[in-house]
Amino acid sequence: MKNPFAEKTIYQIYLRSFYDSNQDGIGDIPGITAKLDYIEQLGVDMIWINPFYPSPQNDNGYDISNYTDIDPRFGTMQDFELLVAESSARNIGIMIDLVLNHTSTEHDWFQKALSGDPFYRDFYYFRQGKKDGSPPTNWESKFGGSAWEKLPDSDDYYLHLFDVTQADLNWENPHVREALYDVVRFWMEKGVTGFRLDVLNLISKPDKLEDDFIGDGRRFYTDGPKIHSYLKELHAETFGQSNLITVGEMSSTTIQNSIKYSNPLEKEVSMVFHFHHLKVDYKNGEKWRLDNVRFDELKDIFHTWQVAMADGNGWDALFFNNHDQPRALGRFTSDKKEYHYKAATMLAATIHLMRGTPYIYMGEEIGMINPRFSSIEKYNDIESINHYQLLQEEGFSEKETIKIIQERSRDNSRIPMQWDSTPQAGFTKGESQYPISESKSWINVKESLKQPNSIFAFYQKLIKLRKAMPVIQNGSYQPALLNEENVIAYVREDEQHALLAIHSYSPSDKTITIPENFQNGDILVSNVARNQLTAETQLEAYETLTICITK
Ligand code: TEU
Ligand code: CA
Repeated sequence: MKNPFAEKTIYQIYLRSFYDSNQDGIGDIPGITAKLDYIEQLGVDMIWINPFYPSPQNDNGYDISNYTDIDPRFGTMQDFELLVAESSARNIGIMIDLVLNHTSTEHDWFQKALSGDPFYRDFYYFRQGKKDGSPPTNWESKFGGSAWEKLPDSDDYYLHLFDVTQADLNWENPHVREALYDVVRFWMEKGVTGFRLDVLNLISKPDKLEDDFIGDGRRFYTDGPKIHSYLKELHAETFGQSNLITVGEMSSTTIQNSIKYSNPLEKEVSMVFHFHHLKVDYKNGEKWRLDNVRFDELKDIFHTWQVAMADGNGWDALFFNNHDQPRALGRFTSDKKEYHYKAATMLAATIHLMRGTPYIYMGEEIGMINPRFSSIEKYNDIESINHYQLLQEEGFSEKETIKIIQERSRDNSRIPMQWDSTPQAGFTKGESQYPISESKSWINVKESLKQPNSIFAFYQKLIKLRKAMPVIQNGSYQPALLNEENVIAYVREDEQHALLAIHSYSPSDKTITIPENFQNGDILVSNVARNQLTAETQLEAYETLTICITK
């Protein structure tokens, strides 16, 4: 079945770090409008903007205190309307980020609940502690510590799967669902054409909340009991009536559920973000324990998901980077200068030639790298700061703790966009509120746009190719060259073309045998000086090579 978003590419903007238009050192909405030429030049179809609603910013806007307004630090509603108009004039859609699983504890609803209003009390999960006064269940917050916070002067606790200032909403309550659908409709009327829905598969909690003796509680509420019926209702009540693009962020989900979420016949969401491929350097599933990348696992996850999602008519959001992840460049490859172009473009090709909708996280298109700050003062993310404490309590030295934070912190990708090599990286004419990376001296937009063979130009080419070639959009997917170590390869095929895409993650040269049927094909994508194919091909370090046969 032809998928309407198959030819599109989406660009993610972490608003506060993208471009500051008014010199207060914080990126803002007019800052996006000011850079639309750049975004248009890249060739993307839609911009996903991280949350910009009024918020105490304890979790950088994922703690919303008012769903239908703009936080003054990011601009005004007029600024937002102008952005929608200016981008739609360029055929670029706006996807906003809605957090429907929880609100800030500063939200009116929570405040009214606290003051004892029973109507709003039922908007959240308030529960009595156990007899001994301990929390209602032993569930853990994803940011560390208990998932329950006790109210002062009461036996009651409220549930927060994330920060203590992010209270989980009670989707069981029809008034909650109706209030949230109103929010979605409000933004649709503003001309928004896409929604990224935060931790969407956590909204359905079980009827009975009980201790988890084998885990942190997630098995009870991940892809929870009523999730599919809630999503069908959300779809029917809001975006289902128009042709919007919706992507659900599905934490720790399964393939079977992801197919159901994204198969168009199910009428839930257009596509899913899932994260298994970004846990292949966790130790025993733990983010805050370092391990080497298990490359075979990475390869296996990509192949398994691509094949199964195609079989089940599901649809993937394709990505390596976002605001929650350290950059893939430097994580799955070297990020040294000598490999910079090849590693960045090889990672791009891996994702962009798969079946699904590719997402580019701001700065990825110029090969931005992790700053790996060495002092805790430079870190600002609540998750990193919590774990700085927790890891030391668990016995890690300060030095070991910093090493883990350097590798894992979400701040790695949240640093300001590097527009040029000046002291503020061209991000602001004032003084940046967030630390600027030294790498701006050699990795920046100005430099990229000067060079004909830049990483940026390679991304432009991938975006254009997807639009031009139905085989990239909707072709079948078969794993290939499975026995070649450090290589991810696959065949995409339709009635007109067959593509063999080969991506080498090896830091040194590597000889492979090109399958016979592809030996006479054309080179469609390459990141090295290669213009001829031979049966035995010596791939360079981090080479990507796609061969095309026209039938
Ligand atoms: O992320 C959900 C989520 O599961 C990640 O936070 C993930 O658990 C974490 O990064 C891995 O350690 C979404 C948003 O993308 C994130 O920025 C928010 O902090 C979170 O929800 C809470 O709203
Ligand atoms: Ca600003």
